[in-house]
Amino acid sequence: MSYFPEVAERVPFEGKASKNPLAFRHYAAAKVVGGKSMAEHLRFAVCYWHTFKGTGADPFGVGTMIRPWESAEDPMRRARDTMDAAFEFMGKLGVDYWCFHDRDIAPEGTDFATSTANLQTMVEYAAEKQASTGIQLLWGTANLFSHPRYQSGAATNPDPQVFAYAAAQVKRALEATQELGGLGYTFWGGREGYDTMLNTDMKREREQLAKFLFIAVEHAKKIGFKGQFYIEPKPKEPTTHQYDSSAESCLNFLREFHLMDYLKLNLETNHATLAGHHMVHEMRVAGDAGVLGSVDANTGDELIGWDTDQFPTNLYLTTQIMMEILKMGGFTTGGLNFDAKVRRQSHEPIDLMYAHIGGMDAFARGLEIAWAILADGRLGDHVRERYADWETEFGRKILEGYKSLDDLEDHVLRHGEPTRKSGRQEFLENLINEFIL
Ligand code: XUL
Ligand code: CO
Repeated sequence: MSYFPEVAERVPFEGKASKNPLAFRHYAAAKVVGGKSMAEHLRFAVCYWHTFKGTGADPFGVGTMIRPWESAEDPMRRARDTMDAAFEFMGKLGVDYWCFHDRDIAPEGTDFATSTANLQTMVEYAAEKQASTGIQLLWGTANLFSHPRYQSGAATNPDPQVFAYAAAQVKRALEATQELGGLGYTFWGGREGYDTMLNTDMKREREQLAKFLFIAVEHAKKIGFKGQFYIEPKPKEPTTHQYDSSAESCLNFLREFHLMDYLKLNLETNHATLAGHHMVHEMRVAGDAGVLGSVDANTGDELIGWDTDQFPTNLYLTTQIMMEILKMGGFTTGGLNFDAKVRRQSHEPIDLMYAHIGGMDAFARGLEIAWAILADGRLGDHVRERYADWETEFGRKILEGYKSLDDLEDHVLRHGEPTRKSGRQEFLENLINEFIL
């Protein structure tokens, strides 16, 4: 049975002139850009939750999606059919990686032991699928936010029984990730935050969260899991105040609790914009601290103030993201995970294909543009030139701590008013467009 019969074997690369909506115009996996293939640079992953389990429900209406793989009565039959659809889709699309939550791939049972058995069955099935397709697991995670038991948080719950349940779930999800050779494991805070301070002991909750991460790190050491741990910043949704609200707040948290050696950041574009930042800001914050690990590739709607998780199609955005990735020397364990969902009105399975093809093409083109801008060198030269005076003896002495307020006042009295220099924003915007247009 085929769930995506419109694509016979593989979405082909047909080049820029193609009018075929089921072909790539820019993404050619083996095409070399700056010494590495596009596939090696971009490391695309498909996310299981939105792509195969997303229903299209929103706060005003029920699901709209037509998903033939969800039609069986028995939940485990549905889980197997869904995995068949997933690997057919990913194989035809030609991505190298996937990502999942425990409860995406296997249904929650009547008790914890049954849920674990369901997960184990599906992990074994996924292992077969990975072996036959060569598709690898970029990262796994546990869903610690959907079930009512997590209504007041998982690690940050006021009840230690819930903390224990979440920890048990992480243990199993981590072991599943290890069994599938996962390159990483992500912690997204889900409901780790609060809605009102009236009922919240924030200090205690943050300490609980740090302890939770430590326990997971300890378990990884115990079982020999060598993958990279990530924490994924998001400022709101579902709770009003999330403890991992932005890259900077995550860094503060990791530093405060001495977790910097164990976790990197998995940054998501729509989370950045909800935090009031551009994605490039979040990437630079993480990159400068040496913890830029992976990217959830999506985008938000500029006019809707919630996490719409749309597919990225904007070349300006993909160019900026790829410039940051190239500047850090490329991904190591991470990749570009399409944590994105098709719109509620795009309810047919084929819409998933169009969405991913568009996202992959936008990133492939963004990669080429980013590489050309960096190779050209004018942008980098401009920034270096702007700060060049800090490399003079005077600038260096300030930074090295040899100048007091007395010295600096003396300097101003001798040299007078500084000469202003233009920031040249418009000039630089035109420079970027020279490569995009
Ligand atoms: C939620 C989100 C999650 C995480 C994994 O906004 O991005 O899908 O990526 O739990
Ligand atoms: Co995400």
